Amino acid sequence: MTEIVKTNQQTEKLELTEEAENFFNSINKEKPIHILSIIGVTREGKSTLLNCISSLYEKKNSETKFEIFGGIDACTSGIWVKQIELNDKIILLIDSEGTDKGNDVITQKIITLVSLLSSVLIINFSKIITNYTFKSLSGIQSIAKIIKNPKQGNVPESPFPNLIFLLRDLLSSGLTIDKKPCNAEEYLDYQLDPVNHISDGLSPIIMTINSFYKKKQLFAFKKPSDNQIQQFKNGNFECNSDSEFDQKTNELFQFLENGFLEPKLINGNQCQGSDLFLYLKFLIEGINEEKVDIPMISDYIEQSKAKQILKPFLERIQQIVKELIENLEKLKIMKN
Ligand SMILES: Nc1nc2c(ncn2[C@@H]2O[C@H](COP(=O)(O)OP(=O)(O)O)[C@@H](O)[C@H]2O)c(=O)[nH]1
Ligand SMILES: [Mg+2]
Repeated sequence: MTEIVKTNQQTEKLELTEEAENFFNSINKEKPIHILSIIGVTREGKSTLLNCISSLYEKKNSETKFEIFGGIDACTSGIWVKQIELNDKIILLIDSEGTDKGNDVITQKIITLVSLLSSVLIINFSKIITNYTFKSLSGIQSIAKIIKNPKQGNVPESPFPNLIFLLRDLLSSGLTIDKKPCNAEEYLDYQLDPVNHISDGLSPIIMTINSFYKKKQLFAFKKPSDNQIQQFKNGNFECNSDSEFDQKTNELFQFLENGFLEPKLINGNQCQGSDLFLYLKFLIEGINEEKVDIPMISDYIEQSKAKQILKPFLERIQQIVKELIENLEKLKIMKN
């Protein structure tokens, strides 16, 4: 387990740790890297889920040493990563501090960073999708503030991840729309339709989510039994019982393995650990500055070893921001 980013509550900045460079540079250069991250409120089972997923990967590769995210009762702070090396690929699991932990500025920065770093982002929340669930993703809108003067460019593969909404402790009444029962797909479609969010004012955030994130999926988990929660506390994350929680965890794992968890691409290219490190450094600098404008980012890119990789990537972000602004215009027209 390696801490790659720390949060500084005083300066409200993200800081790269000393371990980060070594960690990324020592990743096997021959294998594609897949990055799975989780965000959400503290103490809603984020670290537990990563430990369960990790334990399922470990079953595929008995040589991997099992380290535990979060420890016992420890609250995660900053951003932590665990590497799992399989025969044909590297999986990086990323755990992040609770979105209710630091102040809003730090939370938004973490969510923006983790989003841009991942191939799949899990947003973890309890019971039902609330306004807070979406508001916590609005950190993505800070990208729109970072990148000024969006202009058209070549459009390589999007740097944004696929998104999983993970609903924990599903109520016995299950998923409903207007009090009528529905399945996961209908529920998510309804929630991601901006028209259904005009009254709560969340439409712009929903549109941002729709245009930034790629594929989206919802999983609803039942609450684990008290016995199973005790097992988690004892550090046992094996999901091999026939409990509904374990069945769902296995289903999620299979879904990731069947192609939802893709290799991380930068500018449509598979990257090595050293590219990822430069990319991370670039993202942290940009996100910390908030007001960074294009000339400054361009200067950084000119100096960077990863110049060729980062330049088209920046153009892609500009393109996405342009699409976002167009969507917002459409929404204004719709409202009138
Ligand atoms: N109700 C409930 N508790 C859970 C679940 N998964 C884990 N827990 C327990 O909730 C507590 C917090 O879990 P943890 O994974 O550390 O949460 P995190 O702060 O979001 O990373 C621990 O005592 C877990 O055993 C779940 O799905 N439902
Ligand atoms: Mg945790």
